[in-house]
Amino acid sequence: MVDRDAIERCGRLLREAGRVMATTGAGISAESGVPTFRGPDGLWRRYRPEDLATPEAFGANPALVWEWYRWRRARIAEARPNPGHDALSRFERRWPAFELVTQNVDGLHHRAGSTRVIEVHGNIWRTRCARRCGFSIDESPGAATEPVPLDDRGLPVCQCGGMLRPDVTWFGEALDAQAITRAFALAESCEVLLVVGTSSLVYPAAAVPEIALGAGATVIEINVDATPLTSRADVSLRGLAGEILPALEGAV
Ligand code: BJW
Ligand code: ZN
Repeated sequence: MVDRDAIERCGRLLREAGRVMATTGAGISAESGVPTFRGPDGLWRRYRPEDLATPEAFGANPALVWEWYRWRRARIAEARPNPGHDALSRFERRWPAFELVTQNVDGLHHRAGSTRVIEVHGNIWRTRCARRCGFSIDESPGAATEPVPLDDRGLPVCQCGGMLRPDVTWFGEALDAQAITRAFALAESCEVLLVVGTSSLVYPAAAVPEIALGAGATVIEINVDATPLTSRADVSLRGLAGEILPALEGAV
């Protein structure tokens, strides 16, 4: 059930704002069938992050890590953007300065038509050299790229002789400096920040709403559950992103 009064209030706040931005997490893609990380159906219920999403895990068992990422790529390939992604893509037309900071690696914002997207945890379809020789390739479905060579275990190898890995940010790794710097700068200068479908637990991305609050912005959280941000947000809209974002769009 969408809280109509709260939506109307947010509609007014958004109408009056010039600099609006959003930050999204796995929850926005849940309605597209992409599993989240935490929560009852989350990936971390079935898999241990330290076995799959750290550089040490990749060093110890690259075959297991690649198996997991290939499975996730297959799930994401079947997914379609949902009304939440679609509404955010139209926000770019409503607010010319609108930008989107996403922790998601699934590329669904781009597929929905968003063009100003900052992917702070990388992109699951990009494969890059684990030794950082500079090699990187887009392996998204339909990308017109040559297949990469595989070793005798079926793992992709780089032209420099190193291993290739998904171009995502694992625990303990630094985020792309340009991406997170831009995200923080936007948070510092926005008037309204929408925080959509993230548990607000993983740093430094979770600092984006903290920076916006510290700079005096209005923070509107959209989530099916409470998070550590909920009590500090100016408005907390409890419900599905795929219902609340189109409702917000209608109220602006
Ligand atoms: C809905 C919904 C619907 C569901 N509608 N809502 C400070 C304190 C403590 C620890 C740290 C700290 N600073 C850094 C750390 C360490 C660590 C960290 O944050 N750990 C915490 C977990 C404690 N951070 C790091 O290691 C980061 N690196 C770093 O800090 O480097 C420092 C460094 C500097 C210089 C040199 C070297 C190092 C890197 C973090 C990388 C995170 N990587 C992952 C995997 C990405 C690749 C992949 O996808 O495979 O990123 S982990 C995973 O969590 C993924 C996500 O992007 C990220 C956030 O998850 P998200 O999006 O919030 O999803 P969920 O599942 O948690 O939540 C979903 C939400 O949606 C829920 O709230 C639901 O209720 C809601 N929802 N359906 C609306 N329909
Ligand atoms: Zn290389």
